[in-house]
Amino acid sequence: MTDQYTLYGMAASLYTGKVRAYMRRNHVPFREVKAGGEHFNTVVAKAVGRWIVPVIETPNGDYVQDGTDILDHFESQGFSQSSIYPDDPKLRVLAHLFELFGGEGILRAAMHYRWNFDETNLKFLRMAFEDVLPDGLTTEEREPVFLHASGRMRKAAVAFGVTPDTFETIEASYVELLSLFNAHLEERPYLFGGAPTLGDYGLFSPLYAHLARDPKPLHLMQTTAPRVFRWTERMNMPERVHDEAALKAGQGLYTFEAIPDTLKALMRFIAEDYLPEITAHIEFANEWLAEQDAPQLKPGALGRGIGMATFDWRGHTIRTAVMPYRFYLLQRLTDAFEALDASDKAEIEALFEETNLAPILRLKTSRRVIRENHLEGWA
Ligand SMILES: N[C@@H](CCC(=O)N[C@@H](CS)C(=O)NCC(=O)O)C(=O)O
Repeated sequence: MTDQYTLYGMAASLYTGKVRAYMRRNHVPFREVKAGGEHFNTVVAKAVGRWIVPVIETPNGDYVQDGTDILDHFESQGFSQSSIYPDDPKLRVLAHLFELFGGEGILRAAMHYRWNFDETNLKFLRMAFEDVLPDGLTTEEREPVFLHASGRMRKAAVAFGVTPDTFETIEASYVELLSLFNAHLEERPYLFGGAPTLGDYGLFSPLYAHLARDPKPLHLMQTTAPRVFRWTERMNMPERVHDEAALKAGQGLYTFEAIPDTLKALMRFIAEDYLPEITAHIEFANEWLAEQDAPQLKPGALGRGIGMATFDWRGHTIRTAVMPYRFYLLQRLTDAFEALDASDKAEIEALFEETNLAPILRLKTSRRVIRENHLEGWA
């Protein structure tokens, strides 16, 4: 037995980035192992029921899969130097909103800027994907395996709504998000003030591993939203940085009463950009659930997606994959809202109303999503 954790992942992986940043900041002793190795393919992937990263192996030899569950594992083990769950239950609702939107709502931009700029990105991506190729391949042997793996990711981009007719709108929407977040970070180092929360880790996933590493979007971020780039560095550091923004904000979070307008602007962005999608997915899932026989609903019986939902997004009619995992994160938001007392509920409702997000507080699937043995299923 060792006191070290192992993180199985990939430098270019969105959700691995989130876990690694948390582990660094909170000084979790760990080593990182590339996911393409033989041990991962033959032992770890089998143990978690599918080929997926990130996975951590605890010092006891247990595995935990899923970025959110891994962060919760560390929080429960007392690693967190300041909890990523804000003490104020109203701020906690907001943290879950950004956890959901960050982790699942910026995928069009993340996939577009990775896979549709081959001239600028491909050399970098070919190297990055070596992390998930089997050990010991020659350069010639690597190419077809890379083409296969990247081909799957290009298909996934389409399933997130990235098609030639949406390219321009994806870019405009992402540029707006960068500008709003950059403005928000002018006065504070993290989303809610002096320390990162669940919300920061959600946003960090796409904003770091794809959008602050792949050459095309890295240049865009550094040149148009330098504070967002600096935040990705700050999120990734084991040491505390006393830069301008950090000194201004102090160590604590701001209070719910002091929510700045720049945060409300980000919430309005979520209402325009993501609310139509998650609403369409909930409607699709509820119709789908009404047609299913119970035995099919066990964890593992589902793939990642249960079908494709159609909805209007910024003037386009698009179709995207409906993934139960998103409802798992949405439940964390609605559960946090429902746990509030009446007066806190009224304050959250008023804020969500003001920012056009009120309907998200009531979005629910007719059966809850659970995670069992590392897989999603229906309760
Ligand atoms: N909800 C999961 C998502 C993990 C995920 O989608 N990982 C990607 C890499 S960033 C992956 O393993 N994809 C491989 C595949 O789907 O075949 C988590 O947070 O861990």
